[in-house]
Amino acid sequence: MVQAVAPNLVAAVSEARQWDRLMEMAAIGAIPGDSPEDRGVNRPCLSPEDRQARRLIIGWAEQIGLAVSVDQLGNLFFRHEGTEAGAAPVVSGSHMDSQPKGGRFDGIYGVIAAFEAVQALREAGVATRRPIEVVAWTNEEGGRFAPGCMGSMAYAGYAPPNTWDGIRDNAGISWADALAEHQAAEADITRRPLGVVEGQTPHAYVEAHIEQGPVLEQKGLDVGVVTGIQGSRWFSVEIRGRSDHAGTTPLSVRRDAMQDAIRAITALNTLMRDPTDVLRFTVARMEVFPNASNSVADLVRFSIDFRHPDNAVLQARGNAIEGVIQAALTTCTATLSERFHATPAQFAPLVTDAVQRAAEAQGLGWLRMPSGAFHDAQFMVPLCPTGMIFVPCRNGVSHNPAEYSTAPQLAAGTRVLAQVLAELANG
Ligand code: HGY
Ligand code: MN
Ligand code: MN
Ligand code: MN
Repeated sequence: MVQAVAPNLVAAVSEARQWDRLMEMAAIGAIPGDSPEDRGVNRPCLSPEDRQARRLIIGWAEQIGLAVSVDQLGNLFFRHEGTEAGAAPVVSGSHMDSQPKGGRFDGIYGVIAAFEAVQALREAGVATRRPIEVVAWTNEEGGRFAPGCMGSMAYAGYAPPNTWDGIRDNAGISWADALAEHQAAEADITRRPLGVVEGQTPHAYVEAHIEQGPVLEQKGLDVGVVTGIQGSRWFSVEIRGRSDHAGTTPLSVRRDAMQDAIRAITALNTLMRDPTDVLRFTVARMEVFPNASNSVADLVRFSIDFRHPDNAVLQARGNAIEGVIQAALTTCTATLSERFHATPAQFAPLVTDAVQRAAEAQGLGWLRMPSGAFHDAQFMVPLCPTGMIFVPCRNGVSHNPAEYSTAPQLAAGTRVLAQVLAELANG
């Protein structure tokens, strides 16, 4: 059925409208890049910039008659009704929050693409048996409040909604307070229960996203048929020593938290290096106290982002981290807490095959490939058949203002998404 309508559906996807919307969004929380054309965004979750961006897409949704609702975690939904009352919905979307020095496409492309695909369906007059819900998940990045994917984890029942209430951002604001302020600012938006609504577990979930890696561009291909996502574990480590005078305290009596943190991170390099010489962890967040040049550090807090496609390795190596850190210490003590744990996810043939068929039907070059980045889709896998569509990004760069995909590349992904949504919503 979809093959018959696909040509006018595909033609109804507007490359220009999508690009203009992405650029209008990119102006919200805009930050400069290293060169004039590389402009990024800083749009932390639950920030005024986040709310401004949400109001913009809510306005677009109201213009085309989509029903707008929000749940207690701030997940934002735009619903297109199907012809069959009570049919389980197809859900598609991504996230609107960004990294502190993020790009103009990570996350927001998947929300705008799903929106554009639904608008194209309506303009092409393609009826769908099932409703389609466009979703913007809360706090996928975990930049302001760690961990990421809070909205999709709570929606999918992976974690209770109050799990993160006590988490604080760098300004000391708690997640609970920031969420309450956000909910007050959006009190005019229709509320919906968290998670599955009226017993209707989604029929399928599809997320379009930039690849955030170099493979599609290097191979000159248009579409990634994403097969799954590697596992991720986040840890927070605290190394505690004693603050002392930098000029008078002999090394023999120091308990220097910075020196032991360096030893611990160096030791992790050994544990976290694959035989293929792939280094599987990143330390990118560090706080030093008292943070004075002439006082020996008495506390160093740092993050560990560890990822691996093999769950056995993800568990074994992740569980070995604490022992490696403890063994590396000389004069300090260390405590480690796990903040995020996402096991490797495999996507469903119902979705991956539909993505491949749509790419082939539209004459696009495609590649089946895993995702190195985590996504909200990871937490939808246990709930319903799930899959993703990747589009190329320049030099594979992401989480950087230089992140870039062209309007035609983004539109090609959206045309595939539109065809996949039409097929799933009539399946
Ligand atoms: O960190 C990630 O993998 C995602 O891009 N937030
Ligand atoms: Mn993302
Ligand atoms: Mn990201
Ligand atoms: Mn993501």
